[in-house]
Amino acid sequence: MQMTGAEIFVECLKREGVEVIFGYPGGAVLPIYDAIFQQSHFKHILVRHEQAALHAANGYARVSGKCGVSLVTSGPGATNAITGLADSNADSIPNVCFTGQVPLPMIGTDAFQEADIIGITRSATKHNFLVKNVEDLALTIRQAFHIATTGRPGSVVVDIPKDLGFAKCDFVWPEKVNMRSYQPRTSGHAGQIKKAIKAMLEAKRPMLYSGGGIMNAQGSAALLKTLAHQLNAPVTNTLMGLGGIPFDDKHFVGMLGMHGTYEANMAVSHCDLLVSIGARFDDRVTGRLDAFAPDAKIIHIDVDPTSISKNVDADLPIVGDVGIVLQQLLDELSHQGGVPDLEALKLWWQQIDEWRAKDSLGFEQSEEGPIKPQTVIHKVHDITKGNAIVTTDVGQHQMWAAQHYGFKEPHKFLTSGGLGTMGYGLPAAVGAAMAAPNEPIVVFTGDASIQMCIQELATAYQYRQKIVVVLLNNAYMGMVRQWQEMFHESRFSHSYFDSLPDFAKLAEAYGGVGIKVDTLDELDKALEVAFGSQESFVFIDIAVAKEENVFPMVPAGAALNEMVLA
Ligand SMILES: Cc1ncc(C[n+]2csc(CCOP(=O)(O)OP(=O)(O)O)c2C)c(N)n1
Repeated sequence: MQMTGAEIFVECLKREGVEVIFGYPGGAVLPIYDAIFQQSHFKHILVRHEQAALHAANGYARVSGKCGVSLVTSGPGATNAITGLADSNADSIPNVCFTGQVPLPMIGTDAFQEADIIGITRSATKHNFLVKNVEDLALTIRQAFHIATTGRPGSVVVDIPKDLGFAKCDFVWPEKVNMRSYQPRTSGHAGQIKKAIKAMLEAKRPMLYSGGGIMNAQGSAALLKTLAHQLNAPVTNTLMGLGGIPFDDKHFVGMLGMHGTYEANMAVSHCDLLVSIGARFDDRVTGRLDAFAPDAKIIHIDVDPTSISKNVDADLPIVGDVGIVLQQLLDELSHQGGVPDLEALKLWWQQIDEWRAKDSLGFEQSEEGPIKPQTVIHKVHDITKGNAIVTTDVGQHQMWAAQHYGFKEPHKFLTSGGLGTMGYGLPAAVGAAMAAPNEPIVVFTGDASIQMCIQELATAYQYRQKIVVVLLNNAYMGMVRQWQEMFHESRFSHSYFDSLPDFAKLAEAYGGVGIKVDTLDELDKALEVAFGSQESFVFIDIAVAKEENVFPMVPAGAALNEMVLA
């Protein structure tokens, strides 16, 4: 049956099981928008900026476990999407972005709204395609979803010239995708699995270190917990891995890295076996590389072979899907029937408990105020019973959310880990609300970050999404101020805002509820209103202690055991 390229686009998305796409129209994608108007298979969410479309698709993907999808126009539409593409790619989130392109005969003529999206996005995506023939469109879309969602997930661009939207051909749906050059490995090598279990049983001071890979492989969080319990081994998570094991599990020692807990960083510094599970030894995690886990044998499990031994040499590499490899490890453990070295582990846990006793995340809140940002996060945890989907922007508030919210499950903490993108939080919440409209959704943000994508309040209002925005307002770019204080002798160069909008009024202008908070009493009332509200969104602008710093902290370039406690 003959179809236009635009109709093929709709048919392919339907067959891929797409339920929602985030987008913004323009000349080059008008044929596709026309086809979207005439269909009812998937919803289109109209955002207010293309960057937000990509972040929303990312948030949707992380909560739903499906692929994020967005559609933007050529030229500025596509260049606006670059940050979101790079963000998803850095955090291994499956995200397919369709970009319009000028008509084929005009490519290379400096046509109106022409940009070389293939060239520009090459290093910001896992892969990209320029479709040159309408006959190739269905197969390309199929390949794009396949590449985005398998192996180490990432972002994929499909650039579609405008004339292909009108061109016609027979529709052929490729049932299978087979790309000879792209064959991600899923299960770990049996010999390596055996060796890994042997090493785990022999270890005197083992440590499991898990990252975002636990989120991507469905069901793997439960396997991680089982493995930790069977080995009686401590577990630490990266920022991306938070929720991979419940925060109150006794085997969990907190996040590691620059703002990780004292016990996690000391344990990594003193372990004799470090098992990395779907994590990539980011510099924010390792600190000074030559002092990282100096006594440890390193087992590195990752679906992406190019990540292994990239930053830290692995003694035992295992390439495979984290969920499948964890199951293989558990099977091998029960097959070998071995027990870990209980005597050694007892001493190891005693040592860890000593480090824990430092209470490195402790803080003091005086009754008169000012409100400490950590207090706000604890209160939000309590009122949401730790069950909210939490998104953040980037800065101090992000680290406090990671340290203090207490995540019980995977897929609840949405933050920009790899790229560190301010402006991520609100649009990611818009995407999350599409995936989980009945769950509480909270954005922790800062006065600088929120201004980067604040226009998405309009999107939240248009779709009547129940989102609570919690602004920890210190009038500073707090994290920048903290670094200036610590490493630039308090020369606060351009990190203070002399002018901020009245955020509560702004929120009202966008259609939601805006509340200003200065005291602890007001905070309690505001949270009650916000979480009891049926209104679209509630925006709470909270004046917090202006010069509070995030501790503990490993200064950049220092070793993990050189952390500053307060
Ligand atoms: C798009 C972007 N620009 C700049 C930065 C650098 N940066 C990191 S944190 C930060 C300050 C964030 O301030 P705010 O949002 O107010 O949060 P706070 O640290 O005060 O909690 C800046 C500018 C960034 N991460 N992303």
